[in-house]
Amino acid sequence: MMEEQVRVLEGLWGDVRELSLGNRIQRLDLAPTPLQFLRDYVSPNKPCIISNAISHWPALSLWPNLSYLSSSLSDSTVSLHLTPDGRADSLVPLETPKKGETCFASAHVEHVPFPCALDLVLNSERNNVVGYLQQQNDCFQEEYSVLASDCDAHIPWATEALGGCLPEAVNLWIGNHSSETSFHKDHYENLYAVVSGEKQFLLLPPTDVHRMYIQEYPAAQYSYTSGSGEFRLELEKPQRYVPWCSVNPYPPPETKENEMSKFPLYFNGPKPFHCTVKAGEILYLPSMWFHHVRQSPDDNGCTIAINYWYDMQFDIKYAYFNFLQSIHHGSTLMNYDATKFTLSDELCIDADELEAEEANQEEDTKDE
Ligand SMILES: O=C(O)CCC(=O)C(=O)O
Repeated sequence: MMEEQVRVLEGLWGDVRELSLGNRIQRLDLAPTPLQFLRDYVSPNKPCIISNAISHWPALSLWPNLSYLSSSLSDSTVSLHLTPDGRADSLVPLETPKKGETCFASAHVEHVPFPCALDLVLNSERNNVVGYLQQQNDCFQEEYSVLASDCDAHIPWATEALGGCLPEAVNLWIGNHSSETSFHKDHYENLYAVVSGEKQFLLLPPTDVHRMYIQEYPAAQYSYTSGSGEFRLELEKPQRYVPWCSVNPYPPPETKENEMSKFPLYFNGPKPFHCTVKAGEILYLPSMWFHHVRQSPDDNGCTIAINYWYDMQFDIKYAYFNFLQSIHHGSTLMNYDATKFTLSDELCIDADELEAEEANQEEDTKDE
């Protein structure tokens, strides 16, 4: 029975790749028309990268000049997320009271003048604390409103394709090479524009939900004391549970074997789509897609991006995806021993091969 269930899921993962997604994220040289965007990407829930879609933004030349940002935002207070290692909203083992229990850890958030916050992002290593300037609550229009004329308030062809309403939130992200966002999904259509540096995304379609091993984790919060430079991680009170993806796609060598055997549907299944979004490009990240994000900074040491979250349609696709997620959630399928079962070689990738495979995908994309 178990093997049969996994075989059915494997069929689904293969079908969506063969019938719709292919084996790499498509790149467009120019902004699509609203009709093309709706027909070829939004309706089929299919990501793409669009080059030359924001060439007219003054931000592309202005923001990499950090003194421009610091002087424009000298009087602005912004939200700075602090963690010991750059991994906010991620799964971390607790020290106390339940040593070893995994919790969902949120960053310590401080509201500080932009120039101080930027200094912390740039000098994270020196201070043993990693700063990530972000706040997913429309922070661009709230905290960074003085920069409004440097870019568009919305992406016109996306706004039209998505029904004419302006984005629900526009967020700015300024991070360094340590900033990492763990696998999760959002109930938004996401237009993610990189202004400086590069972002690396790992993407999995909503059909692959069982490969993420979503489980409920107790919520915890970092608190940081600047005097001692120490972090404490404490469970929230009253206790709250957060459903989160269990898979870390880049496990450190000491836990790699263990992680690979705990999450075989991820590590032995079809490889995730990997893409690098460069300065000047937009990634269309469809609603409900699982994404994991890392970044490479520009010469100044930071990566700057801005994303537009549009409301998604709660339509029949949403209903199907939810239904799929509800099947066997938390059941024995999640503990399935996939070593007893082999996927076709074409679909399999070992975690060791992942980085090499990503490099190849990059080369292929360049050749297109
Ligand atoms: O850039 C990041 O670190 C995360 C972006 C993200 O998760 C999102 O836009 O939904």
